[in-house]
Amino acid sequence: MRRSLAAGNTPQDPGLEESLRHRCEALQADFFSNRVLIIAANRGPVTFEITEDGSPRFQRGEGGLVTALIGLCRHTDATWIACARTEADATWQEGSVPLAHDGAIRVQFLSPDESAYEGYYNIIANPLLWFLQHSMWDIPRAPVIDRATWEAWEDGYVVVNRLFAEAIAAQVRATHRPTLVMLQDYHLYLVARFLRDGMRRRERPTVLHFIHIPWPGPEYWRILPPAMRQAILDGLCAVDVLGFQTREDGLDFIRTCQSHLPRAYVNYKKGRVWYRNHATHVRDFPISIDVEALRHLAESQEVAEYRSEIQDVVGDRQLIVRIDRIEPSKNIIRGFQAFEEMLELYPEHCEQVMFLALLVPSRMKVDEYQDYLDELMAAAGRINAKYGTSEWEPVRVLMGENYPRAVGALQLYDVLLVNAIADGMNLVAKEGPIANRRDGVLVLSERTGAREQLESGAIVISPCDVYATAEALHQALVMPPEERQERSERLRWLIQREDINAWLRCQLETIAELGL
Ligand code: GDG
Repeated sequence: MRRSLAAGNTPQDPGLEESLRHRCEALQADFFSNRVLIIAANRGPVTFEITEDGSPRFQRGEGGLVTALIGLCRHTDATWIACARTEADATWQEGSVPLAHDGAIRVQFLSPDESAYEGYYNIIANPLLWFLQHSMWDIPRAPVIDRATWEAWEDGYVVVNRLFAEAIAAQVRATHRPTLVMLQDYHLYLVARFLRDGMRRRERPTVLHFIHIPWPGPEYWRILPPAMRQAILDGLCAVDVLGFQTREDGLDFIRTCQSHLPRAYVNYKKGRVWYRNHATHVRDFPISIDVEALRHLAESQEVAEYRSEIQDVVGDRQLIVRIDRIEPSKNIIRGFQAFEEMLELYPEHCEQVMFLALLVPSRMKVDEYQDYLDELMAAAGRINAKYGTSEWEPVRVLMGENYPRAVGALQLYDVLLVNAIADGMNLVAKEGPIANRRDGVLVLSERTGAREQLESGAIVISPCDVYATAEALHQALVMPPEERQERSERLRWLIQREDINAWLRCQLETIAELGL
């Protein structure tokens, strides 16, 4: 498995990012000099809409992942295959999309029929697999795997995964050049098997699959019926390089194969699973952020305006910030409870601190998410009713999609709370220290992937322990300035040296080293 970089000291090296970026560029150019790239993900890098004059217009997806992956298009012919999200996507279907500095990318949208998509996305991927992999099922009651779930599996998840495999195979056959296929995430667990079984040996591409969310141990996978569990493991064991966010996730995958795939041979030391005459190399590639792009945005006028609006609301109080999708795994309610507990334990913070929660609506069609939103609003309201005064609103919830506002808030925090009950990585924990201007303190759940890299600069908490989280919030708020500075320098250094470019570089280097 990938060697983890040692944490500890914090040398300042202004040329570090520059030299890492050049190294990455050179590697990409060399790697793709004789290869073609296919990316497959549930979401595409762009979304189309029809303008008033009837012509299609596209908007590029936000976030470091899209930026990093489409950055690869500068070096080779690249196609991104995804499910259509809008009618305009479906109408547009396939073609080349120009991208400012990155040349162009071919985008192909698949349009499974509505019920297949519903089963694949809204029943199997979210919630069944998402809840399972974030240890969120309330086992005595849920999940209930009934006929509808089985139909969603057979006629939805399997069908859509097969559709992806067929589209990829058609692209591979059309090129005649060695191809790297990069599959993303838990929506596409079966694709590699369909690809391997559907193509002759000499046609087959190299397949790398990166899983963005946690991989729990074998005991938890018993929640799934053996046929589903085995199909997933069988699919992933058709991949050449299987990437996880952390070393622990990779080890748990190997343990899961050992427990649930009777004919698999596993090698923990080499990070390898042999199954059906094929080796799957298991590695950890911790994802990160585009440090340069974030710094650039943080300098913008738009962010400055949001920052000053937030500053006006906070005044000279201290500020605790959290930024999350409205998502039960992010543990937002316990975060509020911890804040309440802190006010109870240390009343000197009353009127002196404000908790700002920036929450992005997510999966609102799933009942659990709607209920979660109601509960968290009730929790915030209760704290405000109990402690608030005419001068002081202890908790402020701002809802909606607004990334520049989120960056403005990150610049101002004294404490950033990331207390997820399970999280593949958590990019907010990496964005915070880069954007922040106050040497703010990171309070970080031990169950985020980010913990493996950032624990030496953060205050690490156990996410269900509301009492310890309250103590951590207090400790962060009263931390002496020298310690705040030392910790935030360390965090910045840890994040800078392994940014999104390093994430990509490690994947390409692994493939090159394995001679795939
Ligand atoms: C999954 C895994 C893994 C915030 N407000 C807005 C907005 N954001 C940005 C954040 C951050 C991103 O969205 C959220 O990333 P996370 O990593 O925190 O969480 P997930 O969405 O759950 O992502 C996770 C990640 O994949 C990558 O592998 O780290 O573990 O669960 O960058 O700053 N973005 C937009 N509008 C906002 O208002 N567009």
